[in-house]
Amino acid sequence: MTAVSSFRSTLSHAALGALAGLLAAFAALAVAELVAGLVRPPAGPVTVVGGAVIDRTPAAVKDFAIRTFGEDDKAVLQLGIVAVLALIAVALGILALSHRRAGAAGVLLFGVAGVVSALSRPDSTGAGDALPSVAGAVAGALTLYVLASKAVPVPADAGADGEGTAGWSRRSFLAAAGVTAAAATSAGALGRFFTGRQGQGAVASRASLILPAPASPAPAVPAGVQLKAPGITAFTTPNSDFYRVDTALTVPKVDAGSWRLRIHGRGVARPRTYTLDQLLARPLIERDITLTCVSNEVGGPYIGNARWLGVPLADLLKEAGVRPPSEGGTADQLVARSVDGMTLGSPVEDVMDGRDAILAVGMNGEPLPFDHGFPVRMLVPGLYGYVSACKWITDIELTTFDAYDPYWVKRNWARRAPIKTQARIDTPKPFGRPAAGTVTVAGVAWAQRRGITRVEVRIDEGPWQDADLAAQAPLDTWRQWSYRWNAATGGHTITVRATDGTGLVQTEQRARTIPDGASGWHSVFVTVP
Ligand SMILES: Nc1nc2c(c(=O)[nH]1)N[C@H]1C(S)=C(S)[C@@H](COP(=O)(O)O)O[C@H]1N2
Ligand SMILES: [Mo]
Repeated sequence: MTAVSSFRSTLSHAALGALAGLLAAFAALAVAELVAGLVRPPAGPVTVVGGAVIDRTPAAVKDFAIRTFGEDDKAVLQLGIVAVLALIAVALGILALSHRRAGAAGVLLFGVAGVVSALSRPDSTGAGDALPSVAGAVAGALTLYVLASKAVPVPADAGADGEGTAGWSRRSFLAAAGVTAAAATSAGALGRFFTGRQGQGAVASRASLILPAPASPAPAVPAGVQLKAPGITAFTTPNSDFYRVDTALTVPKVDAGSWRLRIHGRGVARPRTYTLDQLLARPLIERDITLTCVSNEVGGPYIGNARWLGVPLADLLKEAGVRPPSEGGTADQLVARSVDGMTLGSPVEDVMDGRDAILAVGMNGEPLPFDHGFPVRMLVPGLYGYVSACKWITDIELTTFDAYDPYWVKRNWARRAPIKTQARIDTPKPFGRPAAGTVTVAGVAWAQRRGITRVEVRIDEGPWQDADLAAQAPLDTWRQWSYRWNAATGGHTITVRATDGTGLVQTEQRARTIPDGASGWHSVFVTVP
């Protein structure tokens, strides 16, 4: 036997080990998904490990992920987890060729990681959440043990006889591998099927939900809120285009029939639990409100405006006996909790000061989409989403800012976060090449609760010039603006700034999104050819 052929046989043997490892990992994940599908889909291993990673990611990294991958951030994370898993599976598979027990034990260790992640998630419902990871790990360990025992190396002194034995053993390995792959594929598919079926009740409950007419319809939006400039944002963001920011790797599918909302805590004289029908039987209000994410960079996309339908939250709180701090109430923080364990804290004073804080059931004329919080979410005009806009809400607890830090505050974001005045250029696009002559520069500006009274545009280092403002819809919505620019050939920087209803000019001071929202002027560089 030459050195080269011995090297080759070692290599092909290692390839069998790698294949065994990958198949074991595949079997582990498939069995875990099957068990999760039967027990509780959100307890699937990739979901719980991904969720645990999200929970532990430093705010700066999370902000980077949102900025870089946008709404694909979760897909990137899941892909990353699977890629890391595959690498480790290959290593364990090769290890198992010489140390079968150690390889199998390595797979079991991954089960432990899955169990720890599952139980640490804020929405963990108890020991049952460990089941998918345990079952997957056992299946994976057994698979690796059996496959490794069949991956017999080609004997170094293989004569005619030896070749025969090696060929036979390789066939037996490949047969076992094929059976494993087929079984795992079926288990995975079955798991997906059960997961899908569990969501069907929720889907049906949404499909059959008929939204009542509002007792208080949205004030008419003036005809002039929508400018005609090409490339400008729509005044009302369609649900399908509305940005989505949350920590949910699987979107909660809540059945409206079994959904409950509990209101309790400090200063709640009459704690209550509501069904959806009870909420829908109350007088509903309909309002146009622009929602903004604190992770929105200057000029960024994480803002949207919709027509929301819902129950005035302050009325429910008053009925429960809650008083705002300014009237002697003992609770200054309202903590909203979602079915997936997210917590968001809002100032009780803001929720009860007369603004249209609502428990929304409708978005642009239809029941809330699952992505946006079906069946009920909270909204408080003027506050960033992470301190107000709890999706899939199920619990409202009155407490104090001293006593409790919600999810994002534990991760170094500010306790209180009113939306900062901002203006954004939507057209022309960055590095665009508009033709010389009249160019329409246009965009949106927002200062929810305060309104926008002025927008100014500056070309290069020139003087600030007033932009034309679209009609002002309610104060809680963004406002469009446009400016006719006589563009000369060359490279130009267009900068915009807004003034809000209190007379304050938007600050030039650049701030990062952490801890309480980005600030600074948006500018766009274009080349006029
Ligand atoms: N349950 C839950 N609610 C949540 C969040 C979340 O992660 N989980 N994210 C909040 C944040 S940071 C924002 S900006 C808004 C975004 O709402 P949208 O996805 O409907 O645009 O939801 C808020 N409500
Ligand atoms: Mo957000």
